[in-house]
Amino acid sequence: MTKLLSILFATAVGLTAMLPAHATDMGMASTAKPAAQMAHAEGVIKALDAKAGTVTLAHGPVQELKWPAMTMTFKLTKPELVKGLAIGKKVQFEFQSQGMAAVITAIKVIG
Ligand SMILES: [Cu+2]
Repeated sequence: MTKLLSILFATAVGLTAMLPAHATDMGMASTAKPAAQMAHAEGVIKALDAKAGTVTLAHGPVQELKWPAMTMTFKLTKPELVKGLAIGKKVQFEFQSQGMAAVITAIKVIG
């Protein structure tokens, strides 16, 4: 009985030790990129970086992605999209997201 218990214990320890490696495998598998998803939102420009081609927006909820309202930085697909944008302007924009990485494909000032 004691021997059986120690075998069970060793097996349990072995399985536990294997879990992190398994989890890493799962992580690797999920880096196979999911298809980019299009979404639309409105927001207020909080920061602009024309050189980096990024815009930080305090955006409202994004229904397509079930995102809550938040402030985050988006990359612009084309640097020229930055034209006409300024801090404090209200904008309507279209973007693609892969996880939390979002790229704006179209943006226009609405207020
Ligand atoms: Cu966001």
